[in-house]
This record gives sequence, C-alpha cells and structure tokens, in this order.
Amino acid sequence: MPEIARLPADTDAVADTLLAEGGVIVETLAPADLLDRIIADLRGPFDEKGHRFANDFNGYKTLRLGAILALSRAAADLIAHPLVLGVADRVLKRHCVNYRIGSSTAIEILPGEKAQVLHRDDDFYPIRIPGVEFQISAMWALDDFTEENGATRVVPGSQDLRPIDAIGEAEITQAAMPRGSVLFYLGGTVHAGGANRSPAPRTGLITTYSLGWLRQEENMYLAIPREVADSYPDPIRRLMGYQSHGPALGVWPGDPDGHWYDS
Ligand SMILES: O=C(O)CCC(=O)C(=O)O
Ligand SMILES: [Fe+2]
Repeated sequence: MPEIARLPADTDAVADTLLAEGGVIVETLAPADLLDRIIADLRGPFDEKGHRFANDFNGYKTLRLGAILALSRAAADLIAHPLVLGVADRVLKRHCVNYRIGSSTAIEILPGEKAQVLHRDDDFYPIRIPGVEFQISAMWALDDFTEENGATRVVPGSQDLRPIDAIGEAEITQAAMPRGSVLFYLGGTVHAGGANRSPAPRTGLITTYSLGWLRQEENMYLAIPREVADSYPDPIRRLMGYQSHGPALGVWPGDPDGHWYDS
C-alpha cells in the first residue's frame, strides 16, 4: 500500500513533499483544548443543520457545516495556523499575489456511512493550467482518524492527474492520524472520506486555500455575516477574501493591500 509522508512541522519540507507526493501528514500539531473548543462551537450547528448538505457526494450519514469562521472563532487558529499558511505561501504564491479560503467545511462522518466517491477538490474549476496548483487543502483531525472510523482515503501521486476511474484499490491509502494532526493534500490529489465502520463519529475540518485570482468555492461575503467578518483581525479577513488581488486596484491610505507599495 502506498504511504502518505509523515513529517515534522517544517514548512519547507512539508511544501516540497506536498508538491512531490501530493499529500503530507503532520501529526499532533493542535492542542487538545483548542480542538475541544472548536467541537463545542460546532456541536449545536451540526445537530441543527448538519444534515442539510446530505446528497450523493457528501453522503447521507454525514453531517457537514460550511463557512466555519461564522460558527467558531476558535477554528481560526487552525484555519490560519502558521504552518498551514507557510505551506500555502510556498505552494500557492508561486502563481498569485495572495490566496484566500476557498471553502472551510467541518465533516462528521457518522457510524455506518459508506466511503465517499474518489474525487479531486479542484475539479469544480473547469480548466487546468499545466504546472499551476489551483488550491491546497488542509484537513485537521478533530478526532483520532482511523481506518475503521473513516480516515480520509488518499491516492499519493495522483496530482499527476491520472484518470480517477483507472485508480485501483492498491493505490489508495488512508490518512490514519491522531487527533490534532493535519493532512495536507493538493487540489489535484485524488481522495475521499472513508467508510465509518466504527461505533463513533469521525470529525474533521477541511479548509481549502485557492489562488487569489480564482473565484472562491464558498461565497464568504454572504456566508459570513459582515459584522462577524469585521470582528476578525486583518489577516483572517484577508483570508476570507477581503483584499484585492495585486497592486493595480483598490489601494488607498489604510488599505490592507497598501503594503504592496511599501515592499
Ligand atoms: O471527510 C473526508 O475525509 C474528506 C471529505 C472530502 O474530501 C470532501 O468532501 O471533499
Ligand atoms: Fe474532497
């Protein structure tokens, strides 16, 4: 079975291996109390509206929530984790001036859920540009991820854009990892949620980071109420998309993008 590289929290090594192999795990990076606070924030929304995303792709025994920054301030510490942003800087800023959150989704796979269909997260963009990664994803394990409870299935190397229907079981591995670990994968890496054959749910938080000149998958400007967006510090608001792309427009005194002219 292929393996996903497991590395220490070294930005350059993670970014280089992510580009070369399509996926990287960094184990137990987030503290347990932070995970507890995020889960506490999400419990009510999961129970109230997590079922609304149910469909053939997301599954019918899976609860989901989007626009996580509207639901959990604590989640900002994972979404804007320095290692994640360091890796995104290295992988994405080769192709853009700034990047932003494409989507942020909490996923609770309930017992009895079957495996999700294999896919590439960036396939909703209808074009590809050879050599340009459109996005990366960071999946945080809010629970221990195990083969039994639905750890994300990953096909290392599949960022080579091989046809998904030609992928055999022998090419698929699972991102089993302790709670607080993070799985990085490229937009072009084939993966899927696993089947949950355990008696307990499996909860994860996936954020995608997409090139600043692409349309974000989620509409952050509507999904996150303006007063909530404004209450976050500038780096988080910029990640939501409250920034222009490049120095040509939108620069006025005090504009957070003004730093472009300072450098
Ligand atoms: O839940 C997972 O492990 C992965 C889910 C996923 O890949 C997706 O919904 O795009
Ligand atoms: Fe996915």
